Amino acid sequence: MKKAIALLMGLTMAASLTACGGSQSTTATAAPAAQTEKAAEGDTEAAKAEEQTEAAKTEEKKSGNDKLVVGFAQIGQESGWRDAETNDVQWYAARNTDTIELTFADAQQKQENQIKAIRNFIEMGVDVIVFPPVVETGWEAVLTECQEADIPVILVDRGIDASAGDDLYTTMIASDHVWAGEQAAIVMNDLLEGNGKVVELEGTVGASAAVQRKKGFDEYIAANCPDIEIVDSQTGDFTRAMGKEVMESFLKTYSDIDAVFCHNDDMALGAIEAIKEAGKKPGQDIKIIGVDGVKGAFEAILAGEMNCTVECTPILAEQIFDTAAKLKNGETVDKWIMSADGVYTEDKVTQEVVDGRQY
Ligand code: GYE
Repeated sequence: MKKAIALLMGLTMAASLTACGGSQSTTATAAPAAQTEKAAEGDTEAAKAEEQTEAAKTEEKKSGNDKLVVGFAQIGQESGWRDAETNDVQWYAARNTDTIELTFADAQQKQENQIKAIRNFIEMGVDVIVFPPVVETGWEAVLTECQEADIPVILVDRGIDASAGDDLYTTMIASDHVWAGEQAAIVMNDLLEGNGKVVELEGTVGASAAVQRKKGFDEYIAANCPDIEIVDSQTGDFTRAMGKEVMESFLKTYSDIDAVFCHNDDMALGAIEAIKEAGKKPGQDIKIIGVDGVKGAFEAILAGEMNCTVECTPILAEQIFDTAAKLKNGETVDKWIMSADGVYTEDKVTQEVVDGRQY
């Protein structure tokens, strides 16, 4: 039911995106250039007039709406985690239509589509723009346009390359991915009793969630586990299908894999299938650690086929809309609103825990 409503909303919102994008574009013309003998003065006046026209344009473009108007440019649907985040955002907005107007776009895993959606939101004059950057780099131009339009930007669940400067966005609501990688390494060390060969399934190339989880994991292992070797590390693009495919190729190349660290649970679930098809026991012959904490991973842990998941909550809607409301009111918020996540090893996962999971 919830899914059906979310889907319906997605469609309605996609339709409203097209409609609004077209209908709200402004037609105000630039001030004419001054051509008097007092050229210099004229120029100043023209510049002033242009400034005023620009200000009027921005005002005109602003939602002019008592509701909180939010544009959300989602990455796509690569994982169960991503679907959970989308459902939460759409569900929350649907329950609060008296105060919130959400325009949702699905970029189908493409940065160029996210950029297009953001430009549409600017054109519509939304109050706040929210998006998880699919990769860390390449946002300077569009984020500068948001700044020029005076629209606050909330990054969610992933960050952008620090060298781009953190004044390009207003705040980030996300987990600490370096921490997640370190926690996975600590559990890995326990599971292998300090000795073994590990392969790593990385997330989307260039995504902060992948870069930072790898950093946290690899650096902890290098510094603290001299007898654990990471024999290979390749991207599975955060999807179950690629997780399975890459694990299959690892299993063909290396006969002595003791464990796999997966940057998300979907890839871990794919790896479980590959390990079973290779005639080995997942969770026993080959230890498996994932990140996210999706229900499928909890079920696999309960079934003894996976050993740990490091949580990364996708239930961010309430924080997103509360923060957006504050920004609309001109309040300042922390630069990084960090999620509180847990580490779930086998001893912590019971049927009750699985049943109580929200996603
Ligand atoms: O871990 C993964 C997803 O950016 C935190 O993206 C997010 C990650 C999440 O697709 O499953």
